[in-house]
Amino acid sequence: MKIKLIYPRWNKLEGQTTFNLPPHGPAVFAAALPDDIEVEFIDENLEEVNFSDDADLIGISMMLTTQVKRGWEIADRFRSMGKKVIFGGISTMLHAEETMAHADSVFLGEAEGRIEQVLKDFNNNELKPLYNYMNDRPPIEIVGPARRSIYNRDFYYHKGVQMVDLVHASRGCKFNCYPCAVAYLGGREFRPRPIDKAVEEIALADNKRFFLVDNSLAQDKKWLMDLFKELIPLKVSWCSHTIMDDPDVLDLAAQAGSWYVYQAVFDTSDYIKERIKRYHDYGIGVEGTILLGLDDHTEDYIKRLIDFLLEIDLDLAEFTVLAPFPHTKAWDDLRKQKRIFSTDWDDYNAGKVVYQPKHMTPEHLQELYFYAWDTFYKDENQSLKMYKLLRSVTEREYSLGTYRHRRRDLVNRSFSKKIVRGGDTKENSASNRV
Ligand code: B12
Ligand code: SF4
Repeated sequence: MKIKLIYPRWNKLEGQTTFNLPPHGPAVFAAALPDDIEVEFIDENLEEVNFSDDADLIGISMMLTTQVKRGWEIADRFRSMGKKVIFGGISTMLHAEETMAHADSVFLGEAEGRIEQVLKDFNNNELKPLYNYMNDRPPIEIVGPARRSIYNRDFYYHKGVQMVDLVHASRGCKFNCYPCAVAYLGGREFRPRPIDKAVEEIALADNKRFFLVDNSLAQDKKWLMDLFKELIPLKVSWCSHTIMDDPDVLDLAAQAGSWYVYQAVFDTSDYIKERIKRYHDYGIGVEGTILLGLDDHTEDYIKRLIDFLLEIDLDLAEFTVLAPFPHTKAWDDLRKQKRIFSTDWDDYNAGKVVYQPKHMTPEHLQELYFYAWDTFYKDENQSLKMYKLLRSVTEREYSLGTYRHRRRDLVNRSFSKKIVRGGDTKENSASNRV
């Protein structure tokens, strides 16, 4: 049986240098499938969807709200040709009802240990319109290594430099921040994978650079310290979300290869200034993530915040505007207050204003969003800042003896698609060596 698994394209953030990372959800989903299922993976951000072919089942994996309309469009076209389409992934969970109108089947929740029944139903021509496992999560121990062999590795380079591979060592998040859907998606329970399994996955992957996509590395000190100790001998480098603000943890994280973190900068306090400095003291870079348009944000406040960012020596900054994604507190509040004026999901890429801000017009907030990008990168542009961050990792790799020359001429190349079987093993991940 062959599944064509599609990751629909979306509009990247205007202002940010465009980059593409190997999509994690589809590769983890593919790993949950039985080994004899062929998977052809299409990352539509990088290649066209071929609508005329021989797949038995079409799977659509949607991570972001801004992907859903395109996902539905693709499904409608396949279904009009008589193909069966099943949806899964984060934004399928956030847009379940609407998605059902475009699907033969909608899968909600985590696929491990659950997808076998779905395939059985499909093969018996009894596919159900809805499989809801949102409140019935599989044991975390059965999460296996992502099936990275589904990727066309040639795609995931930026200016000839190999991008990071994504991996997660835990699921869930015990926090519940205002603009975030994770509490709804993964529950409030922190669910760490057994450390040996996560570490083995990292050791097997054919890349020494990772993005640990765990929601937050600030949830359990002991687990973090144990994980970092095990990572040290692997000599890998990784970026991640926030790391616990604790000297022992930061020290071990740095030894384990922490290269830079995405750290929310939400005010101009000394605490934030010191927090950034503490990362830098351990040699960990910081990409600030800055959300604009909260209810206490005036024009004056936003401009002061940007001046502050320039003072605190951030390595990079990513600006977004508040987007009230479904199943967040922001959505509930702004809906109640009738302040959301667009539910065109294409606009929900966190770079467009879709609601009435409290202290200014939507147009003004939109201008301030561009002002933020332009001002932050005025004296040193994004490419140069990105280059510096990249240089720091190559220097580390040189010193550890793990650097491999990876430049390739990707211009005007055409890529052949691959169909692969089975999960990632040492053998087949090696066959994808670049
Ligand atoms: C990694 C990540 C990213 C990476 C993605 C890289 C990549 N190529 O994969 C990057 C950094 C690019 C990213 C960017 C953004 N992200 Co993000 N990101 C995440 C994060 C932390 C993890 C996603 C993940 O990989 N999960 C692990 C995988 C294994 O889980 P999964 O996809 O659910 O897959 C499982 C199942 O769903 C199922 N499944 C998956 N696919 C399929 C398909 C089928 C057919 C089936 C049956 C099942 C199935 O099987 C899998 C195994 O069980 C999530 C938070 C979270 N915890 O989910 C936010 C999240 C998805 N991001 C979010 C946001 C807001 C953004 C940004 C818009 C803004 C920002 N700064 O965060 C930007 C995008 C900007 C832009 N316009 O370009 C929001 C989504 C909001 C929304 N509704 O759109 C989330 C939910 C976090 C939050 N704050 O609420 N992100
Ligand atoms: S923003 Fe990060 S820390 Fe806060 S709830 Fe979401 S995943 Fe957890």
